[in-house]
Amino acid sequence: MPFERRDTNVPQSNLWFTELQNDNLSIGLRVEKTLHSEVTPYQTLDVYETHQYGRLLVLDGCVMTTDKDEFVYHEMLSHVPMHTHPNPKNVLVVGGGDGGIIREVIKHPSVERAVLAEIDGAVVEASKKYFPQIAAGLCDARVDVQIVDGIKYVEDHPDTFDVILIDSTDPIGPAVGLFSKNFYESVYAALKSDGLMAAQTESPFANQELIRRVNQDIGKTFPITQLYLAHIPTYPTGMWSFTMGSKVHRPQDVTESRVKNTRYYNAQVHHAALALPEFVKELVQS
Ligand code: AG3
Repeated sequence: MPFERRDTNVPQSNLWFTELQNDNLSIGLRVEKTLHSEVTPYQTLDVYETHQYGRLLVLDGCVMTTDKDEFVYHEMLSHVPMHTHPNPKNVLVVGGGDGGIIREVIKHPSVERAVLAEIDGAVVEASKKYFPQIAAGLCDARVDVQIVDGIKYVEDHPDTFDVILIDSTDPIGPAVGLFSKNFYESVYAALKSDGLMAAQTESPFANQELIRRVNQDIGKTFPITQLYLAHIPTYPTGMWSFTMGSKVHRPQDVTESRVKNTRYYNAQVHHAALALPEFVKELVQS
């Protein structure tokens, strides 16, 4: 979509959503309208209509997703690990209350059951109301939506899942525990003997220490660890990382895509995403 220059004759609203990414950096989207604002028991939740990216979901002041670029994140956090497993039947999504990851997971015909373990029911409700295309999969018969603490859910389900996907917010507030070594160990235990996991692991430009630590922790827990990348325009710095931990299967061994209706993912992108720039390689070498 072309990014049009502003026509100075058209009156513009001067309302902007700004995510302060750190003390020196922010991303701003001009807001057409505020659609929803609430304080849930876990976080603040806002939905805006923006000019550039359509609807925008914000938790605790951070961009979660927008109508126009959500496909990149949701396809890449799901299809890279889902294709790495030869036959994923039971899948768990931790977090991800908007339903975008679930929507992608159930595109895989092998999937018999997909559980969403989301701590904040308000995210699920807001997504159903304001992001119906993202939430669409939540009503599928194979999907089991649980409003629970994902950490506890994982601990309570040993040896159950083929794939576990961690669609968390940033490692502050309710999501801190989802970036801990203890959690990766319980994810390992909740996976079957050839299971694998993937988590969103922030920006290699902005969160280097986190990426280093997470890769070490997943590396100590799983025999195979792989960081991979995608371009997400509305996330801090636009360059985003995901980290996979696998017991047996290697992401390098994927030969073809099993899903046809994607807008970002394909087998070439799968392999390209595994190729790391030198400064990112340096973060994952322990
Ligand atoms: N999960 C949040 C990714 C982190 C974005 N961070 C930020 N904007 N500071 C997105 C949920 C989408 N299902």
